[in-house]
Amino acid sequence: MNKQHRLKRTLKQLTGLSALALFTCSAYADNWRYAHEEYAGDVQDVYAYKFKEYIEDNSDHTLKVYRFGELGESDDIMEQTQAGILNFVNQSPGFTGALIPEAQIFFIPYLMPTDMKSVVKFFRESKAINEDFPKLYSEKGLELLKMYPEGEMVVTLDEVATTPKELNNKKIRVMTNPLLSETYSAFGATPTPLPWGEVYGALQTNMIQGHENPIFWIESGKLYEVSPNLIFTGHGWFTTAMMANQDFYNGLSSEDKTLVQEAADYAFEEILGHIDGLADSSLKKITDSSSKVTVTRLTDEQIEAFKERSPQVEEKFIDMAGDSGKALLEQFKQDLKDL
Ligand code: 6CS
Repeated sequence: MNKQHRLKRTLKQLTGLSALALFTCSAYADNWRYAHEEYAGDVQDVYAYKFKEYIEDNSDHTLKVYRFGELGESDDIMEQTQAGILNFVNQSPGFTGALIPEAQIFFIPYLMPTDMKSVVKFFRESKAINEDFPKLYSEKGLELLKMYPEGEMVVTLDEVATTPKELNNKKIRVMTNPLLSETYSAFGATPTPLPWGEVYGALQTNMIQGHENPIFWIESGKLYEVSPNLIFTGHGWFTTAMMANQDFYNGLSSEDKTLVQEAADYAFEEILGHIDGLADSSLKKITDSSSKVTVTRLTDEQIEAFKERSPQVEEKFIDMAGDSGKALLEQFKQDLKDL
C-alpha cells in the first residue's frame, strides 16, 4: 500500500471514531489524538499517559493515545500529524532529521553531558532547546511542546569492542537520519539506517551486528537476547520531542492552549522522576535474566579514541544544517557552558 493510501485509510478509521465522539461528548469537549513511538510502560508512553491524565483531570476533553505500530512507523505518525489527522505526536530527532536537519544536533557525539543532573538542567534551562527549536519546528507546521531526555545511549554488539578499530566491518543499525550515519562512520563502523520495526529481526539474523539505544529500551524490547554485549561509550543521550499540529494548536482557545502547555510541563516533571534510576533497574533486569550479557564501560582513555573523531561529525552537521545549524550549535555550546 502506498503512503497516500495508508494516510486515507488511517483518516477513515479515525474520522469514524471522531464522528462517534461528536455524538457522545458535549459541545465543548473534544477527543484529541496522540501517537508515539514506543510500547506500553516505555518512557514515551508514560509521558503520553501523564499528558492525558492532566488534560482529562483539568478539562472535559479526552485524549486517545496510539502506541508504536497502531498507526504505523515513526515517519507515518509524523505525516499523519502534519496532515492534521493526529493532534499530537511524539517523534524523536533520530527520525526528524530529514524534515528538520538541525534536529540532528543531538547526534554529534560527546556534545551532551552524560550525568543525569547536568542533562536535566540542560533540558530545563537551555535557550537552544526552549526557544530556538520551537521556531524550527514551527516552520514545518508543528508546535513543539517539549523536548525531553529518555536515557543514555548504549551500544549493543555481537562481541565486545573497546576501540574504533574493533568496530570495523560491523554493521550498526542507526535511526534514519544522515548525521547518525556520519557518527558511526567516524567511529569506524558501517552504519545501517533502519526503521525501528526491523531492528530485532536484523540483529537475530546477523544482517546487522549491533545498534544503539538507552538501556530501558534494550530491556523492554529484549534486544540483549540477540545483541548481548552492552558497551557504555558515553557519547550521547536519547532525546525525544512532543509536539502538536500547529493549525490545530493555533485554533485552540487561549484557555486550551494553557491547558496543553501545562499538561506538557506536568508530564515533563513526571518523566524526569520516571527516568531517574531507570537505567540501573533495567540493567539489573537484563543481567538477572541472561548469562550471555556482558557490560563494558569504556575507560576515559578508550573514550578519547572515539571522542577525537567528534569534530568531523560536527563539520558534517554544519554542512547539513547550514547557517541556522551553525547558530544552533553555538547556542547549544553556550547553554552547556552556562551549566
Ligand atoms: O531505536 C529506535 O528506533 C527507538 N528507540 C527508542 C528509545 N524509542 C523509539 C525509537 O523508535
